[in-house]
Amino acid sequence: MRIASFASFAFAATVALFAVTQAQAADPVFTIVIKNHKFEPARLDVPAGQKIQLVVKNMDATAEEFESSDLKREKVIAPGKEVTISVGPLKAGTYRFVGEYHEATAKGELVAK
Ligand SMILES: [Cu+2]
Repeated sequence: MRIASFASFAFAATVALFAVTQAQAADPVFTIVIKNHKFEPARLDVPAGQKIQLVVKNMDATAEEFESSDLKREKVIAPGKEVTISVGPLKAGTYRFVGEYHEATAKGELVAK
């Protein structure tokens, strides 16, 4: 009885983990590059009402911090590295973000529609 219930628990846990992995794999992925302390592209159209994965690659020789109070996200990216940030599901609208370490030039926006 004990072994049987552990086995069904383990099976349920495996199924749940698989479901989570599948959901993440199915999210559309959008990539933004940081180069010369600017975002490329500086404007990105994304689908509203759906979770997305935002990949931010830092091609600069210095660290940058992706920061967005609109999206409630903040993540430091080491030089030459990339991070993946889960975003949304977003309502239709414009969501600004900056590179906090170079805010004068590193500005961008996600436009959800
Ligand atoms: Cu910050």
